[in-house]
Amino acid sequence: MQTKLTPWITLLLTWLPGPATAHFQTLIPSLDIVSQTSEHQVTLDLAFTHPMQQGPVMAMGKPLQFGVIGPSGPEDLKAELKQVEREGQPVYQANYRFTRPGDYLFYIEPAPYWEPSEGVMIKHYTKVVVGAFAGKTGWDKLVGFPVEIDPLVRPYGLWTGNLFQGVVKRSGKPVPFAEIEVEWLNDGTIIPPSDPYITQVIKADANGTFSYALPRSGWWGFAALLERAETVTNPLGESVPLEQGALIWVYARDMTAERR
Ligand SMILES: [Cu+2]
Repeated sequence: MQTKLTPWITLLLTWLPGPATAHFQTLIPSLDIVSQTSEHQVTLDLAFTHPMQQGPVMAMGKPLQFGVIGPSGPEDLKAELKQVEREGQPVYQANYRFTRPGDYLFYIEPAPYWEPSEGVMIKHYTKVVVGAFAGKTGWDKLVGFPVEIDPLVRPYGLWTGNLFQGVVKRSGKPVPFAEIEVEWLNDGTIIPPSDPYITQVIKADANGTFSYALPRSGWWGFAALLERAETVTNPLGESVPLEQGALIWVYARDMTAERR
């Protein structure tokens, strides 16, 4: 009996995302920098997934907020969201066309997600900045989310190896020693050698400031996870804790002579 069960248990353990692996809300633009010579439109990809493991994809409810803060001020983009399917689960996409120079801070407040294995409702407030036509200003604006990462480094135009730094904030105030999970959006070229390499873990200092040197080109997600003392109602009608995540995505590029 035991010999028959073991392969099944092994399969289940490797297949089911355990608490050791992290959920990340993605908000990935097709370009991190828009220039006169690049396309002037991006497609933004919004999924709730495990980036380093390339899945699985979890079902996303209709986002509560989706928009951009650009040189012309805030713009509600909820109407631009298109629901598409990935691995049979609902995810979202949106197109955005740039007309003016400046930094464009895209943000999403997703619908809360019920995670039975952790007994929490999860809501990842997520943002990403696209630099358009060498605008250079606006990247350090805050969305004003209840929990948010305030970047101390311009979050685009980064080389591989650059040190990314930010301050974890709750209600606008730094969160000392906040824990931050870091994952790379795996394009299939890396097989993590063991679980700790799937999600790297760092802590902010006494001022809520964290630092991370980007070791490889591609998209990097930073998720500061802050559990709230108050509870929310899950889909089963039970009172459960709400995990609020403050996420930011940044792109690192290898320092080569290659033109974009
Ligand atoms: Cu998951």
